[in-house]
Amino acid sequence: MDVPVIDLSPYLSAVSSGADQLCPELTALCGELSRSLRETGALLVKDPRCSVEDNDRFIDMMENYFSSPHDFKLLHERPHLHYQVGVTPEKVEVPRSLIDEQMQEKLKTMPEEYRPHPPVGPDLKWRYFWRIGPRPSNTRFQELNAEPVVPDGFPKWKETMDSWGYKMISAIEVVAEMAAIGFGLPKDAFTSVMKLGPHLLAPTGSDLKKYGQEGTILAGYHYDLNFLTIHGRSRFPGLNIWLKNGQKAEVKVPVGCLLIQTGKQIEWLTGGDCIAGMHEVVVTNRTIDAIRQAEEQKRSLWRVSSTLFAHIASDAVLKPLGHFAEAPLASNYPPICAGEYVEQELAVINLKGKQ
Ligand SMILES: O=C(O)CCC(=O)C(=O)O
Ligand SMILES: [Fe+2]
Repeated sequence: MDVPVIDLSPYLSAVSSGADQLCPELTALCGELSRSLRETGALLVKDPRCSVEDNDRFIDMMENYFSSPHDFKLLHERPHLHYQVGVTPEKVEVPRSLIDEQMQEKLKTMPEEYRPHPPVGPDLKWRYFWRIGPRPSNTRFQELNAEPVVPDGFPKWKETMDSWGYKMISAIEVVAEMAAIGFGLPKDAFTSVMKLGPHLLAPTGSDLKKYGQEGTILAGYHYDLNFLTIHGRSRFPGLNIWLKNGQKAEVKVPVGCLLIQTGKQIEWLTGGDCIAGMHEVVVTNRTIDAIRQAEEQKRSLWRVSSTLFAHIASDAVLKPLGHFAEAPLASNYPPICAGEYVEQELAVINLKGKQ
């Protein structure tokens, strides 16, 4: 699969040198970046500010956390806050394709070789949500902007989460700026509405000791409801993505790279030009190879993703921006407050309205 790797360094250098105008090479790079988001819903980037060591420190801590006793982890569950902070246990979040009839119909028309694994129930992954960035002092969407939960016995929790989270946000902001330029929008078209967004560091944890059989679905076929998603490299493969042309691709994230995926909010802001990338996480033969290797090296068998969901601010309005207001499918994306849209989606995937 051809998801290009884009090095953010030259753009970062140009910005830090205070250049007003981009050179033609950088303008072309922005074009390549936005084209990849449009055509594949994905992108690999290298950001010199995000090191492999940072990613490892974060994954090590999350492996420790997810391998803690079940009842300890349940102390960090906040169903009344729609699980938007703290832990979400396995078998809570429902993949959209399990309940969305339109999506199910579409799946039936897909050629067999590209068809996702049909979900049979809620996801087997756990998750931890940790807010990154300042919260708005005044918002209509209080629970989407709740205070974080810090588990006991992890003295470096806040520092480790914030350190990885802020790095991921910085990378996403550059991608968002370059994408805006590539799409022919003002360079702050996306970043200005991301300010004070309810960004979530959202590592998943899947117990491969319990769920390590080939074909097991850890996260069923779905799209992400946020703006852009960014992941560091996981120690266990298993993420499959679908390109805009319907083809399925197994993602291989090279060492030192970050994977970006398009979410539903960028689809809204581009009037459907750039659609939310569909994906699933399934145990494959490559996952099993990685399990064998981890067993030999006596490493954790928890598959941790170093995922961050970047959001548009809850009180900002989602609508096709600039020339995307004239896009052929723009009328499918009527103006809606980002917070209201998120709440609708959370209700569908079983994370909202639980007490
Ligand atoms: O676990 C992963 O690698 C990604 C999971 C995912 O798709 C999600 O968290 O939305
Ligand atoms: Fe996802």
